[in-house]
Amino acid sequence: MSDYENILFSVEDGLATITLNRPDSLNALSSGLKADLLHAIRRLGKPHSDVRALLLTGAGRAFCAGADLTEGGMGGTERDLGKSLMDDYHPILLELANLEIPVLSAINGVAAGAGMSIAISADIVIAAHSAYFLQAFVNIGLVPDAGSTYLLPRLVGGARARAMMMLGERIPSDQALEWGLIYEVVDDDMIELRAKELGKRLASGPTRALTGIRQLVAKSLKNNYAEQLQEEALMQRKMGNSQDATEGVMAFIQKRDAKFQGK
Ligand code: T3D
Repeated sequence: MSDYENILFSVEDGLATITLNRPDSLNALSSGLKADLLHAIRRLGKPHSDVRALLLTGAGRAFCAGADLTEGGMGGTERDLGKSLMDDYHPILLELANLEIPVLSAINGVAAGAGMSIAISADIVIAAHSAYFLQAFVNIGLVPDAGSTYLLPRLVGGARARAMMMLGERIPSDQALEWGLIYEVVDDDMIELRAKELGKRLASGPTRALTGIRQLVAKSLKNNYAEQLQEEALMQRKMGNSQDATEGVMAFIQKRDAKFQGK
């Protein structure tokens, strides 16, 4: 199921997969790709009973090489990159952050610039052994954007974030794992399989609780301890009334696997 020029979009067993699909340019974020991505993510933001998790990945040897540097706006002196970020990138990133389903990214190759920002904005990030992460911005005289200055220091700490951003060096997936930037590294020939396996597991999970987790973790970044305890209690009150929580407890008592419906 794909009706886009620059991405592949499919849904299987409750798992939506978006594959960035401009392999000749390492899936660089052209206007067309950004428009397709936003459209597809917005589709998932609508009430959509059969989609309960999203997997983001890339076609070919890259996840995404960041902004398309060959597009007119990037090269000229009249460019307004701030406007381009606000108009084109922020809607994608905010729609992604606000999705009420878990998001997994499978980093099959290089994730550079805004491509890295998108990669690490997922709830769970796995990467192929040969993949690497690159804060490419400084190499072309720019500052990191698309959320990297927010996410990266929180994931790996200020020392590593600043060095990645200022040196613009490739960070191999093994090092990214050691730093806590990502969750898992898998052999290159296993990344697709592992991504589907994890994605389908998320898609058959208690969707409301998974969304609750992503919302609580996002809030924990700004709350103090007492505020966060309060948020947990309010969220747990909602979960306590969910069908999936009832099913989860019943399944435990009956010594069987739970069948979560995402409700
Ligand atoms: O308004 C806004 O959009 C502002 C937002 C900015 C956000 C950003 O993301 S800024 C950062 C932009 N990205 C970069 O600076 C990364 C540029 N790419 C690279 O540094 C290298 O390509 C890589 C390190 C990612 C990979 O290197 P390598 O040696 O494996 O591949 P390559 O030979 O450089 O690239 C292969 C092809 O992809 C090549 O095309 P060709 O020669 O085969 O026709 C190359 O030009 C193309 N390509 C790679 N990155 C981009 C790209 N084409 C357009 N835009 C790219 N970002």
